[in-house]
Amino acid sequence: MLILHSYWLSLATYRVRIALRLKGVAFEERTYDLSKGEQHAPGYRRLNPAGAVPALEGATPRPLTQSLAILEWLDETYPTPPLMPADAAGRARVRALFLVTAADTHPVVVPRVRKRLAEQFAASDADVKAWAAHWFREGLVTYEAMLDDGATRCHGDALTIADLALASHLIGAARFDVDLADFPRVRTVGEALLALPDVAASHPRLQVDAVAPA
Ligand SMILES: N[C@@H](CCC(=O)N[C@@H](CS)C(=O)NCC(=O)O)C(=O)O
Repeated sequence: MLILHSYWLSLATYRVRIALRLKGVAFEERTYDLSKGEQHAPGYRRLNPAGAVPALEGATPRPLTQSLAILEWLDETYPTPPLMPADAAGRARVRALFLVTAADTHPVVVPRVRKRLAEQFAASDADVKAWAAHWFREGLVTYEAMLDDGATRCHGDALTIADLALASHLIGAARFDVDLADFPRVRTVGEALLALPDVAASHPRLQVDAVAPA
């Protein structure tokens, strides 16, 4: 049985959780409360030295880490349904769309960065929230320019890892109260994605370790 090391609010884990469900791969989750620093426990650091979720354990000699690497491994190992286009140009575009979130925006809003802003620069909760909202908005501006008018998927007609990234980005944007009014293409794709059963069931608030808002 595969073990997905996770945290309910983790957007990177959400991307992988959706793919596991879409591909019908059985897995169980082991959760870590990132707000309590459980990702730094020595036992977990041995699985992922970066002290971050997700990690996927149980199928490869070493645990898999990094959502992009895990998703590409999953797609190669369980090809149905494919989450990458058949053509090289399509794959390049899908990776570029994925990385708008996974390389350019999400890395600067993860808990360790928000914690550092508070500790090193005395950023208030409001400052940190505005910081996160800024980067989610920047990502939305990029997606809006990259998506096609009227499209219900990021690339072509089939679901790809780019859609998993956009779905995760939208959850983060909502969490930090980013207004989507200026992003009609993103909204159209996002509504179509969040209506898919495997995407809906993977939503952070439905996970076993989810905490109700205070
Ligand atoms: N680039 C990594 C991001 C991993 C990551 O930073 N995950 C966050 C949760 S979404 C985390 O575990 N953060 C721990 C921390 O910031 O202390 C991926 O795509 O998997």
